Amino acid sequence: METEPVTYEVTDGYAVITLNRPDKLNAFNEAMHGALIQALERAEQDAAVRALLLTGSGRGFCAGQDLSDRSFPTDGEAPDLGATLERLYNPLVRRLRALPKPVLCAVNGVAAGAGANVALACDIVLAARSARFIQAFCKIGLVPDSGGTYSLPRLVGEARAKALALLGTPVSAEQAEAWGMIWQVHDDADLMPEAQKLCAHLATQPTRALGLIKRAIQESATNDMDAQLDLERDLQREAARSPDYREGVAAFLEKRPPRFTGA
Ligand code: T3D
Repeated sequence: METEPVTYEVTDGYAVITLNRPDKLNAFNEAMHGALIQALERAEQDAAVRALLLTGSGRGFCAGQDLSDRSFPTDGEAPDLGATLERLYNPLVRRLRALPKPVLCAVNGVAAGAGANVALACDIVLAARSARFIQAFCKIGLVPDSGGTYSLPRLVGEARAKALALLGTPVSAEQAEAWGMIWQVHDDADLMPEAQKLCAHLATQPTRALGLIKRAIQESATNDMDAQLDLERDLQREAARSPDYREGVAAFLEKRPPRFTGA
């Protein structure tokens, strides 16, 4: 029986999406791309899912593109990798960013190439102490993709981003946390329990507001202060129309914990 390239499970109000090609360190092939996009769509559409947890099976998170699908004769025509970015990687990163629910990534092991940048496209990134982030592209004559040239300089600054991309030097999980590239590092055994705890918490929170917060922070990367103030005005207006806002204020005034429904 063929194993599913991605597994999907809903528990405690959140979806766990696991990249599942452990023998290849969960490298991306077409099947895994297709299954991952499907899983993200499913989680987005299911109102009972109020947060997502992306992780990998086995000892790695994701080693980027499956290079065994990329061998071509030295005198053969080069593959059109612009087309694969357009068709597979770019829609994936766009979907993660546009998803109106929080996406937590638990980087359980090495994250290389597109694997590293897909992790960085998630909203909250936790990593196991043994994990490494590698901008492996330069080692095979490619350019960082999956949003890496956007997210890395913003997360760690241009000097570090350039050195990481030009040298392909692995970044330890601890270094990634110290640089602000990720949220937290945890001992390997604690990673999943911590990730599950955070997702279970997120799944009880005002989901619509969390989606708007995510959008506001993302859009700030390209807005000036005036545009951002306008955006905050519009999103606040929208948030205030949600039943969860009413519930939040009522709970505060009644000195009781809020019961958010995600509406
Ligand atoms: O092509 C396009 O469509 C454009 C998009 C490109 C996006 C990209 O991601 S390009 C970058 C591709 N990724 C890489 O270049 C990383 C290649 N992998 C590595 O450098 C290393 O495997 C790691 C640093 C990630 C981990 O090293 P290590 O020593 O922990 O493990 P390993 O022994 O190298 O790998 C374990 C197995 O996974 C091994 O298979 P084997 O020998 O046990 O049968 C290895 O071949 C396989 N594997 C790892 N990465 C890939 C892979 N197989 C296919 N593709 C991979 N990317």
